Amino acid sequence: MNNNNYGVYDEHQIQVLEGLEAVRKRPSMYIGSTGSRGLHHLVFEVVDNSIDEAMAGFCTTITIIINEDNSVTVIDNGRGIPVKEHPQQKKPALEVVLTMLHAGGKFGGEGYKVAGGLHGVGVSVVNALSEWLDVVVCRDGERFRQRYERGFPVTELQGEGKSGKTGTKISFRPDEQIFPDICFDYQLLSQRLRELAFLNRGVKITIEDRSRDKVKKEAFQYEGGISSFVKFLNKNLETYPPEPVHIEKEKDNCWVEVALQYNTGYNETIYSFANNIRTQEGGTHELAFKSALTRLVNDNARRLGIIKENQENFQGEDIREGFSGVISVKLLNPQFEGQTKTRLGNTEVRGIVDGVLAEELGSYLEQNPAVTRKICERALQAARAREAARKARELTRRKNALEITNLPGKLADCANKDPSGSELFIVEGDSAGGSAKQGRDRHSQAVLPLRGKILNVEKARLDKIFGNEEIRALITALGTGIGDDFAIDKLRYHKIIIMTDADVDGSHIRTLLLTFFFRYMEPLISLGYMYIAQPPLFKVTKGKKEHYLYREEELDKFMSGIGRKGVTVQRYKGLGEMNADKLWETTLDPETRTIIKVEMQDAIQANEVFTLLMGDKVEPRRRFIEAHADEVRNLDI
Ligand code: 0RA
Repeated sequence: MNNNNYGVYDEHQIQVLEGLEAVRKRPSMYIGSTGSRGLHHLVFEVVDNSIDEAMAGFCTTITIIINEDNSVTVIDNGRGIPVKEHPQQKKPALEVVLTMLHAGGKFGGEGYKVAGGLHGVGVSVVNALSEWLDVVVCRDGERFRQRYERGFPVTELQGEGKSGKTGTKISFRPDEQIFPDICFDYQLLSQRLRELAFLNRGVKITIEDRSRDKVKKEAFQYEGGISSFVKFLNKNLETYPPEPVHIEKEKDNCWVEVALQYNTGYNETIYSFANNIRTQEGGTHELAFKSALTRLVNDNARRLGIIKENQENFQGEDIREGFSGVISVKLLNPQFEGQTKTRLGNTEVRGIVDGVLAEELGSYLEQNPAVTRKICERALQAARAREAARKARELTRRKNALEITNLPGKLADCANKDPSGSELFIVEGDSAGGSAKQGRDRHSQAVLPLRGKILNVEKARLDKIFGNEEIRALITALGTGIGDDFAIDKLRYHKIIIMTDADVDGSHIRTLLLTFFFRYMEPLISLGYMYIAQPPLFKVTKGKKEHYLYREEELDKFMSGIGRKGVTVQRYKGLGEMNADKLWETTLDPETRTIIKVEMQDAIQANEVFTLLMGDKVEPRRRFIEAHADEVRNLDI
C-alpha cells in the first residue's frame, strides 16, 4: 500500500503520515463517530469548503452527487484548490491541503473561517478516511488531477490540459475498514443542503442520488436568503407582515442577519446559526435576539398605550407566540460550547446583535405602526392566556395529587418493582400489544400499547398530545412527571423500549415519541434509558428451519447463500403479524434480541424533522388553556 511517490521521507513527510495515521486510528476524535453521523460528516466537510468559497464571493454553484458505488462527488465553481508549490512544504499546495491536518485553512486571506466543534477539520481528514479520493482542480487556465488511497497520493499531480473554468471536484469513497455501514441518507443530506442554501443567499446547491433505482435530484437556490427560510417555516400559514422583516448589518467584524415574521398559529420557532452551523443549544446571538425583541416590543406597546402605566411588561414567550425567526451570524473566531458543542459562547456577540436590532428592528417598528400594533395586541392576548393557563394548571396539580397511585389500565406491568431490573415496551397498536403482553417475561417486562392510528392523526401538535389518553397513560406509567415537575428518581423502568412497525406510520410514531421525550423528558435520553426495538423484517423458511432477517439488505445476500428451492419468504408488515412466541424469540428476549440505544443526536434530529418537515402540515394549535380546561373537566367527572 506504500506505493506513494515519496523518494525520501523528510521530517515533514513523516509528520504528515503520522497525522493521517492518527486520523485513521482514532477517527471519532476528528469526525465524532464512525456511524452514520460521521459518515455524513465527510460530505459536509467537503461541502463546507465549497461554501467557504461562496462566502468569500468566488463560488455560485455547488453540486453533490451520491454515486452508484456509494462514493460521493462534490463539485464547485470556486477558485479551485491552489496547485503551485507550497513554499515551506516544497510540494503542490493541493497535496498539502489533502494530506496535512488543519492545513485546510486558507493560506492568508482569512474569510469567516469556521473553528471549533467538529467542523473545519479539513479535507485531509476526509482523504485519510477514504478508500480512494480523486480530486480535479481547474485553475490558472489548466485542469489538474490527482488520486489518493487512504490518504496517500498514488499519482503525481497531473496536468490534463487547458481549461477556461475554475473550480474543484472531489470524489471519494469512504473506507469500509473505517465505516461499518456506508449508506448515505438522502433526506439528511438534502435537509442540510437546503439549510445551507438559505444561509448563503443566491448560491445554487444541487443534490443528486444515483445510488438507488430511482434517481432523485433537487436544487436549492434562494434569492431571499434567510427571509426565504422564514417563509418556508411559515408555509401554508397565515402571516404578518406579508414579507418577513429582514435585517443585515456588519458590526465590529461580525456579520448579523435576522429575518422574522409572525403567523396566526401558536408555535414559537427560532433557528439560530453561527458560521452556517445550526446552534441547537442557542447562545449569545440567540439570547440577544430574544431579549432585544422583548424589549423593543414592550417599549412600543407602552408608547402605543397597549400596556398601561400600572401594568406589567409582556414576557418574552408572550411576544414569541406564532413567531418564526432566523438569526445567522458570521464571525472570525466562534466559540462553540455546551453538551453538543452547538451553543455560541462569544460574549461580544451579545452587544453586537443587540445593537444591530435596536437600530434596525427599532426603526422598523416605529415606521410600521400597523404591524407593530398587531404584534403588541397579539402579545397582550397571549399574556392573558398564559395567566389563565397557570390557574388551570394549578387546579389540575392539586387534583392529581389525590389519585397519584393509579396506574393506567392499558399497562401490563411487570412483577419486579426494582426499576433497574425493569423494562417498559411501548408498543404500536393493540394487536401487537396483545402479542407482547403474552410473549414477554412477566417478571421484568411491562407492556404499554399505544393506539397508533390516533397518535398518527394527531401527530401535528405536541400540546395536543397531552390531551391524548395514551400519552397520559405513558406519562403515568413512567412515574416521573414531565417538564418542570420531572423527577428522574421516580422513574419506574430503567429501559424504555419503543417498538413500532417497520413502515411509514411506525416511523412517524417513533419520531413523535422521540420528539416528545426530547422536549418534555430529556434526561431519559441523555442518561441513556431510551431504546429502540429491532423486530425482524423477514422470515425465511426452508424445510423445518426458520431464519429471521432484520435488514432489507440482508435478504438478497441470504437468499443467494441458501439456494431458492423450497424456500418461502414472509415479510412482516407489522408487529401484529407475529405470534407471542415468535415475538419473544426475535425481539423481546434479552439474551438474543438487539435493541438500539437512543442517542441525543437521534432525538435532536427527530425534533428537527418534526418541526421543519411537519411544520407545514400543521393544523392550527389548540390553545394551551383549552387543553388544561379539558383536563379539569375530565377530572371532575
Ligand atoms: C485552500 C486555499 C484556497 C481554497 C481552497 C483551499 C479550496 C478548497 C476546497 C475544497 C473544495 N472546494 C474547495 N475550494 C477551494 C484559497 C484559494 C485562493 O486563495 O485562490
